[in-house]
Amino acid sequence: MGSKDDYNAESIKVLEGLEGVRKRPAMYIGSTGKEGLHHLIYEVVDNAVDEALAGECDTIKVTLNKDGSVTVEDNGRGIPVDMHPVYKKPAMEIIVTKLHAGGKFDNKAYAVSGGLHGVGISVVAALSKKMTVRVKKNGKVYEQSYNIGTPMHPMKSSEVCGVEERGTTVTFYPDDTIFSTTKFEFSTLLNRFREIAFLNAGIKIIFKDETQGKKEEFHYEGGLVEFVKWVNRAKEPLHKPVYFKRQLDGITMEVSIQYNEGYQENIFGFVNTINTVEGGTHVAGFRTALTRVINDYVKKKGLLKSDSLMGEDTREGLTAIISIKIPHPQFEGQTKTKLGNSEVKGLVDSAVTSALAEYFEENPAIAKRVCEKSLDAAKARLAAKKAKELVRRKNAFSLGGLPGKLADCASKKFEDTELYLVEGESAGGSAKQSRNKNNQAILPLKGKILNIEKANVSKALSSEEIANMITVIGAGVGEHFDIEKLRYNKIIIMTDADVDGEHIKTLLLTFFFRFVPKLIENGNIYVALPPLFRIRRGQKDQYVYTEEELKKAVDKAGQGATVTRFKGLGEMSSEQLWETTMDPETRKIKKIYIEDAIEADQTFSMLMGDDVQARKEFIQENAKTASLDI
Ligand code: 1YM
Repeated sequence: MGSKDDYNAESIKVLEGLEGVRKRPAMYIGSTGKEGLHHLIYEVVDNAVDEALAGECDTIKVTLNKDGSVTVEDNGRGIPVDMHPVYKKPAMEIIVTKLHAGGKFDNKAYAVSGGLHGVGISVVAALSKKMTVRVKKNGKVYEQSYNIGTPMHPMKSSEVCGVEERGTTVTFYPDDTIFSTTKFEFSTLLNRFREIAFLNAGIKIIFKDETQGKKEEFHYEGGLVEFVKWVNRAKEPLHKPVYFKRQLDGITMEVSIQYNEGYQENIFGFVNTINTVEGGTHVAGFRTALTRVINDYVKKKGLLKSDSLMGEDTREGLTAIISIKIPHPQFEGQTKTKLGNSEVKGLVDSAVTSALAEYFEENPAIAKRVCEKSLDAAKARLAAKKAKELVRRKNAFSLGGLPGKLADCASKKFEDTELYLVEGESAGGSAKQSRNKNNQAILPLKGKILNIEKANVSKALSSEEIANMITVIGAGVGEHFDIEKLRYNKIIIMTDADVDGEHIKTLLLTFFFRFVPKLIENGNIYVALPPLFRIRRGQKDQYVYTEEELKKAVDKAGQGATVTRFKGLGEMSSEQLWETTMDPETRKIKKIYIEDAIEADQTFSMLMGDDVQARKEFIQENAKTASLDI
């Protein structure tokens, strides 16, 4: 293999060292499938990232070449090339051909970037048909190529370059006798490089795929702050990201958090830039600290008197990145992506506790918003628990059957099914007559479900009407919600356009928002928009939805029109109800988005709150406008 005799002799020794890698590649790179293949690139890139973290380089280029090889290039100091005093070989050769090159060259105290297995470039060389390492430094280009880890020739330095030029370029051809596939996936690499760029602020990564003519560049001066913003890019953030960095006992901890209007918890942990999908002690420490700081704050500010917020309450709508750099990580778990170092939990806990408490003191407006979000979550949790108990109790008594007043539909085709929640027994009766029995179900709700002005949320939930509704919808509430069990595709709220109707609509939307927000996010909730007036000209009927529309319509037609005002749904004949509110061809329905529900929730809170004057004004205002469009 070597081009010279003495290299042949050396090659045998080298092969002995790297033979283990070729015999049991999975031990070193995880697998010989797609993941392992991609791992080769990450190992080389990690070396370049370490050089960047040492403050010696700022740009890393990765290229998928047309001939199936991969090139990784950095503008750092260049892998050392000086003679090793004992081996009498250039450092480059020792680094590439010896597993965990030790001694003089193993002084990478700051090398904490990635590498799930952290095995280094020699493993990549051993698993490549060919690898070439080129180093530019001191105005010279040093180069050596290797075949499955053994040098093909002594390191040469025949070329020259500008003295200011420096860096390392590694090109390798994965060995197709080892890997089940040698095809790299652009998107997998792209995501990983984006992540690396987020986690190492300031590094520029230029990624090119020459086989497809694609190029992407990642460079984030803001690091984790930009990472959090990126994760929340399609969400509505509640505040600007919180960020802090602390160093304790040789461990660097960086955290950025930002809450959004949603309910999902998104905590991403990284250890030495590895995504610890299974969590571990760093994430545990963060959670403990978050729960403590928020609890302390709400208690101190008198926002919560008894009870405590639970951890889950403080994580609703939370996006957080916890990135730690640690010299000797211990990875555990099924996929070795769980941090095991027990000392880390306490360190992260105390760092986050002090940094976040300080941040809250300095940014009371943000602290308030975050605490309100957690308090809302706690309220919802308690009410959902009540509702669940109620449904359980109810099921125990009613043998789990559907309520008798439900007029169910026949269709088994989920997409077509609709449930009308109808205000009032009489409108419910008309709706039952008008509906298309095949796909439209009707559940009448008592005219006034409850006196909203006096009841609170959990009381609202203990109403039999609401319990019936939960049973009929079928998907449960709160943490027991299961969308797979949903019985209807569209759930349509149909109430009168008066104050009571508005109240019931507000209550129902608040219910959906707090206990089954997924139904809203999933686009299952609608409100029906029944017309307010009928204008009859001879045999022809026109339905209008607002007073303004009526005015316009009557001005244009002029004389000879009879106008009927519908006071409530119950006043319509079943034909009219079908035509105006239930026939998919002619009806008007409005899909409810989370913003609509939030508005309802706020209105509801206001109606329930202590501000009697505000409530009075709202009701008076609504009494006037209830006849207008909603
Ligand atoms: C495209 C891959 O490997 N770059 C790279 C590697 C090293 C250095 C610079 C480097 C490190 C140090 C001193 C040091 C490596 N050095 C070693 C060893 N890019 C790529 N760039 N001088 C240069 O850490 O002290 C191994 S890799 F062993 F010398 F430390």
